[in-house]
Amino acid sequence: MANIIVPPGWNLPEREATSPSVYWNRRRFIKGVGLSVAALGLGACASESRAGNGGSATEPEGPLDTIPDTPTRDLYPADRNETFQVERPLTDRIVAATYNNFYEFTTDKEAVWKNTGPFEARPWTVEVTGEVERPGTYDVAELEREFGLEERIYRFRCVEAWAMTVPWVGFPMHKLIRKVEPRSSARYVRFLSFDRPDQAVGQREQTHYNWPYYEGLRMDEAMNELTLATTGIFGEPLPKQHGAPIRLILPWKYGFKSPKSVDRIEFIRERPATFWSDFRPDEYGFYSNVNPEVDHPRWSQRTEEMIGEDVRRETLVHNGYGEWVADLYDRGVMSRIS
Ligand SMILES: Nc1nc2c(c(=O)[nH]1)N[C@H]1C(S)=C(S)[C@@H](COP(=O)(O)O)O[C@H]1N2
Ligand SMILES: [Mo]
Repeated sequence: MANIIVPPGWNLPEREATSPSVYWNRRRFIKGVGLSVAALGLGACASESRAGNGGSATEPEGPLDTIPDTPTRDLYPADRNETFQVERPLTDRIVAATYNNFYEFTTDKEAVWKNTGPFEARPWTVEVTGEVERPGTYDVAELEREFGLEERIYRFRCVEAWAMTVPWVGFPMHKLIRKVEPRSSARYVRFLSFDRPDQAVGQREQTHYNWPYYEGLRMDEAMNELTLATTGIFGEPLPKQHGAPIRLILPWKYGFKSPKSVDRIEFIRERPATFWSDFRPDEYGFYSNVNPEVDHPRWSQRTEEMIGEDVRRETLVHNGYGEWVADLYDRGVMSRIS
């Protein structure tokens, strides 16, 4: 065993005592030393495997080490659907992968990816229940293969007034909905994210939230051409922090209407409650369409800040997607954040 001189204290598990970014930088440094020793053949240090599999007890070293292995790897990159273009520069990939809202892991946006190591994001199944002819358990890799994948560049807007422009990969949600044959009684669709406190530290420790994360759409919103069952970003399968292996993207709504890592879809008769509208009914409602005219109590919605760029832009009604979705809504819906 080669001698590695580690300064005192650097090899202690001091996660509690140190700020997360300092902790992770040290951790990365120590692992780097271990790997170079192994590469030189000097030591018996087993090189730790990276977190690029379904799940791993080890922490990811970088924000793209969190892409899980999948037998559908050959489907990426997918052909771009040129219908969906955005006249704005793409957001930097690493910026997008290191600035995430995914409260199951932490509320610290820049630390989400670092906490995803134990999360087993593939293989993965989605359970479909409720008012459908073909309820059942559907394997995400099989759905990707069956429907095929396409790339779409969309605007994305969070209610906290930050925004990005990214190429998502996936299939239109209406393909899955048609496959499971909803009955006419199915008027709403409810989506649930995973419930795995053992794999997600934020879910384990933030018990004041009503886990698992749950969202809902009206049937016509779920069936809209824009609604993308999303399995990838930037030409690769989704990294865990973006909601691997499957999440929704509805580019005309605030980001919280796009649940991540969905493992249950319910077709129901009545409008469902949602995670955020239950938590703060005064701040969040059901529809949550992007609208510059209606401010959130804590964030003006007039403008948006593009992450990774030093630019603010005017907010667009329906986030610029009015031609696709405006006829879904009457004025009452658009007059509240709900
Ligand atoms: N399960 C789950 N889905 C979620 C969230 C979350 O905390 N948990 N955050 C939402 C919010 S507020 C936003 S803005 C987007 C962020 O997606 P991104 O990190 O891929 O940019 O995910 C949404 N989906
Ligand atoms: Mo958000």
